[in-house]
Formats: sequence, C-alpha cells, structure tokens
Amino acid sequence: MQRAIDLARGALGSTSPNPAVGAVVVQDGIIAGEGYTLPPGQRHAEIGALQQAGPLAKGSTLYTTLEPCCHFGRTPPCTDAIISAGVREVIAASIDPNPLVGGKGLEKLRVAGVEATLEPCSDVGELYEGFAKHVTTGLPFVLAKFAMSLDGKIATYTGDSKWVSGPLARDEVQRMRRECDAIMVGINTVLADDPQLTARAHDGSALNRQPLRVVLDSHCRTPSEARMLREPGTTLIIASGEAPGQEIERLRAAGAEVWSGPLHSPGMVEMSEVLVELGHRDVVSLLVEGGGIILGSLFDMGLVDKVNVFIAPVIIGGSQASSPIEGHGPEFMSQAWKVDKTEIRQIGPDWLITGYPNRT
Ligand code: AOF
Ligand code: ZN
Repeated sequence: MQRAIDLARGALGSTSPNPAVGAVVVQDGIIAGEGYTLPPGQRHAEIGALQQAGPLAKGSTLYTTLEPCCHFGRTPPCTDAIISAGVREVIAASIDPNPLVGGKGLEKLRVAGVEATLEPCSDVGELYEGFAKHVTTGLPFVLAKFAMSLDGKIATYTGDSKWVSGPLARDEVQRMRRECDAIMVGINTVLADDPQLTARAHDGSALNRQPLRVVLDSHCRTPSEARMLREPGTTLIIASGEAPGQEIERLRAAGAEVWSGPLHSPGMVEMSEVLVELGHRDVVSLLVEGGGIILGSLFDMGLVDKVNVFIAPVIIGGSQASSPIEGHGPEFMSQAWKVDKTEIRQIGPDWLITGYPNRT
C-alpha cells in the first residue's frame, strides 16, 4: 500500500477534478503491475496496474489508495476491469467520497466474488481531502500558506520579506505548488514582489503543467510587464465592476484571462463567488499564498479549510511590520479559530505547522 500511496502522490496536481489514485497488483508476493491516475478522460490507476500486470493479474491482490469506481464517468468502471481480469482480492485504503461510488465499488466486487476489503490508512485521508470537498460541494479546498517569524511578522516595517524562511522551507512550498490546481495572491503581493507564481521542478526549471495563477485585483492594477504574465500556464485576474474597461483590455492583451466578480465591499470581490467560479474551473485544491488582506478576508468569512504555517527562528519586531492575517478578526478570544489535528515538522531551521481551522 505504501507503494500505491507514493504512486498517488506523484500524480497529485495532474488529475483534477479527479482524485490522484495509486494502484499495485501483487502476484506471489511480487509487484506485477503499477498504475496511477492519468489526467481527466484518461486511464484510472487500477487500469494502468492491470495492463502492466497482463496475465499475472489473474488470482492477484490489487492494492489501491481509493476504492475502485463502479460507474461510467469519462471512463468505464474499474470494477468491471478488475472482475474480468480475475483479480482474487482488492484492498482499498479509502472509500470514494464521490456519491456515485461511496462504497458501491467494493460492494460490486464482493457480489462478483472478489474479496474486497477496506484497510483505512492514515496517510491517505490527506490525499483526498480536496477531492472530497469538491465532489460534494463543487468548491475548491482552500489551503492557506504563510511564513512568519517567531514574533508573528511576515516582513520588516519597510516591507522587506526576502527571506523569512530558509531554502528547504521554500522547496516545500514548491511541492505544495506542484500538488495544487491553483495559487492565489492579492494585487498588493504582485505589486510588492512581482512573483512568478510557478511550480518548479527540483532543478529549478518550470514544469510544463502549471497551476492556474489567480490574482485578486478588483481594479486591474496588475502591470502588463508582471513576470507571471510571461510564465507558462494561465493567469486569471479576478476583477470587479469597478475595474475600468481599458484596464481589463490591457491585461487581456498582456496575456491574462480576466473574470469579473461581484463586490463584497469597496475594493474586495466576494470571496465565496470567487470560490464558486474556481470550482467550476475544476480547481479542486487552491493554495492561497497571501497577503494579509486576502487571508484576513478568507478567515473572516470562514472559508479556509487548512493552514500550512512556516515559523522561522527569527525575530523581526516593529509595530508597523505586517502580520500574516489582517481582515477584521473576532472581538473575543472565544471566537478565535481553533486549529485542529495540528502536526509539526522541522524543515531545516524552520518549523511547518499544519492543521484545520475550526470555530465550533
Ligand atoms: C478509480 N481510480 O484512478 C480514479 C477514480 O470520469 P472518470 O471516468 O475519470 O471518473 C471520475 C471519478 O472516478 C471520480 O469522480 C472518482 O469518483 C473516481 N476516481 N476512481 O477507480 C482512479 N481517479
Ligand atoms: Zn476507476
């Protein structure tokens, strides 16, 4: 199963709106075939593993990170292929949260005489948290990421922020970018840092497949020469009715896509509508990289599903130095977000804390 999980992880970021699945066919204790989910409309993980195993699939055990599908989507059901290949046993690490499947895949296998068991594996839940939200609500899973000092600052009072965290933490951010479908920032981040917002391979080269870059820019102030507009992939500017028509045209001519959303307050587009739009565009996992205004408004509206917080062992100080989350915030501590299921990991000199904000 560990091998199947590794195969699934390798496919993260290239399968949306489908979940990234890994599958391994084992015959006589030896791996006879491996597969992972290909981009939408192409082969599911189990089909790849069965094809590689060929005749060795007969009487084998198939390990899969997600219950095999039993419905006709863009591709035919994996359960049928498993049954006709003569697989003896299927071990799945999770139930498919898609209401069209939801346990029916394993049931169909059992009815056909295949021994089908669910062996839940703690590593797998995280693989499908985004898919589970998108397939049931149509909305992307929102992952807020920021890096701060021990005293909770993200820059000095002059705005200098290069770098709060170290190179290994920044490599970890690259992994998050490779695994998500879209990266979102606000216009102030674009104006201050001119970021590329690309996912890069380990050697620093830009990947062919890039997450969608999303900029919240209600007045279309993104410069035509912004570096991200020259990168491979699509940049989506989220404008509003307040954006002048000629600025929208200027950004389109510079290569951006522009979508106008309804205003929530002056200069701030309605975040929940932005999420609906991104969900329609098959964004299953959205990585929000700041800045503070956007993260503040997402927290104020209760739209953050998960946080990835890097804490660097530096102290910046300064009453004017920015902190990661602005917005309004709650009046009382009892209304503060509690972060559940926290995990902490050291990455070089920095710490990464992950968890799920909850206010109930
Ligand atoms: C599997 N193996 O590798 C994946 C599964 O439109 P389709 O035919 O690609 O089906 C998409 C659905 O299949 C998706 O919503 C999810 O329920 C399941 N994904 N199932 O057996 C796979 N990616
Ligand atoms: Zn399938």
